[in-house]
Amino acid sequence: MPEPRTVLLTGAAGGVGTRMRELLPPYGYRLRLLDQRPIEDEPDAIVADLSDTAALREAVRGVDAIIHLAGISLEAPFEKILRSNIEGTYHLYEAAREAGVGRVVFASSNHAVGYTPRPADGSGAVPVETKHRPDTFYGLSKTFGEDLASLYWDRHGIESVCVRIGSCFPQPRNVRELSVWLSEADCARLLHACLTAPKVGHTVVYGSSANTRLWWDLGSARALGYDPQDDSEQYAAELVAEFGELDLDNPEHRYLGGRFTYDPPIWPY
Ligand code: NAI
Ligand code: 15L
Repeated sequence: MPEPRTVLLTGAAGGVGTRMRELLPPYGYRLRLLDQRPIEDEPDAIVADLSDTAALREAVRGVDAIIHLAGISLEAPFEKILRSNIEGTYHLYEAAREAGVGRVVFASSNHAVGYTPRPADGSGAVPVETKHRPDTFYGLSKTFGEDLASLYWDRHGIESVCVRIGSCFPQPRNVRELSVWLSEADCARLLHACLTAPKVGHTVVYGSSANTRLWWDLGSARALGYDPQDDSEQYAAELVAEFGELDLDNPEHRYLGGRFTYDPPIWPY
């Protein structure tokens, strides 16, 4: 596949999308933006809901690849998750199929496997093949997205990389995030690798930086050419002083999904 130049970025108004709008163009991408919310200073951005199949067909026309970030990013009632994340992702893959788009990078989440016990010290990293153990309806929608990507590869030859993002924020906010943090710069590096790796078929990767306290295996991401440059350890002393070390008796630290396994943050809209 030639290096993609024009890439549809869904969810472009969101936290990750906003940073990727700044960080991806220097890699050589021309981004077409889509979100249900308008974006300040981006008059050409497509303002559309993922249920608007006509708008999606128009949005994917002529693009080389899609980065699919749009969707509810926290827990919500099942009906809302169904509409935005499950049906919405299906509509986007259908539009991609009709337009012959060759590759999709799907923002999955650690919450697809959120009930996986986090590795105790010395027990090794969680493999990407670990079974789906969603911790919320939100996490369930990400398992659906991963399997939808698998179906569209096997049946229609559309390649996908499903990125189980850990916590992509400017810096880790608690001791759990020391293990799962994805710096914004590494996020751009990873997305670039997902877009340019010669053959990906249906690939699942974890999305995090090269954290000293990493809980999972970055092997499948590195195999795409991802070479993370950041490590959350620089924030460790301050966070451990504030919150204490990881503690398996603390429910927030027992499973990969942290708080989502017992008191998930709720989507506010
Ligand atoms: P966000 O909530 O800041 O952004 C999501 C964007 O999607 C919003 O701008 C929203 O308007 C848009 N959106 C939601 N439903 C839509 C619909 N039906 N039609 C069109 N647009 C819609 O989320 P964030 O943090 O930027 O995450 C981006 C993606 O990465 C999400 O899919 C999220 O689930 C995933 N992810 C993010 C992580 C993180 O640490 N930020 C961790 C794991 C996964
Ligand atoms: C996610 O999937 C959420 O979208 C994000 O807001 C964070 O909560 C992240 O997981 C996390 O696990 O920290």
